[in-house]
Amino acid sequence: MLTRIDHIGIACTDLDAAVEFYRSTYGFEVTHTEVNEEQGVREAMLRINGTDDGGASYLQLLEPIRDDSPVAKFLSRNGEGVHHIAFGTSDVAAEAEEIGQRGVRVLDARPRKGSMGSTITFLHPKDCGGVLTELVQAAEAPAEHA
Ligand code: MC0
Repeated sequence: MLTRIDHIGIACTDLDAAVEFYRSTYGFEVTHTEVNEEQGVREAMLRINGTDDGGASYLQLLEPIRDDSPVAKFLSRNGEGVHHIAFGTSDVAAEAEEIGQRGVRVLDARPRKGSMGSTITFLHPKDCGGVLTELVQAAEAPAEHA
């Protein structure tokens, strides 16, 4: 079951400038930063609210660290903006399997490492109404909503 909007991923060319925009405009603060070498990004997570499954929703600001990364490709084509939406689940592998059986292409043969120790997989945007979609299982997976 998908139980929350885990995060919205936003592609940016200058992470520090984007962080400052969200801080000075909305008062959102960075709760976590990391580099994900495999995905080719430097990222900042801004926690927005808790969710009733025991998890939380974030904005995720993404700056590419390599020219051949998906975010660099997206930026060169579209400029800055919303890159993907991510839904939270307590079991990413089972969820991906179930969604794959409905005819949606799952982009990772097995789930990969995401932000803050999470486990993630992506669904092809062409099978999701033009929206690159990610499934996220938090490091400490919240219980499924009863
Ligand atoms: C590409 N397309 C998108 C898109 N990226 N549509 C909506 N949103 C996006 N973000 C569209 C293109 O415009 C194109 O459409 C078609 O998909 C193929 O794109 P392409 O770039 O030419 O093709 P590929 O196959 O090289 O790459 C697209 C694909 C790739 C989505 C498969 O970017 C991918 O595997 N993404 C998943 C990984 C990722 O994005 N990682 C970065 C975030 P047309 O109409 O021109 O054919 S990492 C992250 O977020 C982690 C750290 C986390 O959350 O914890």
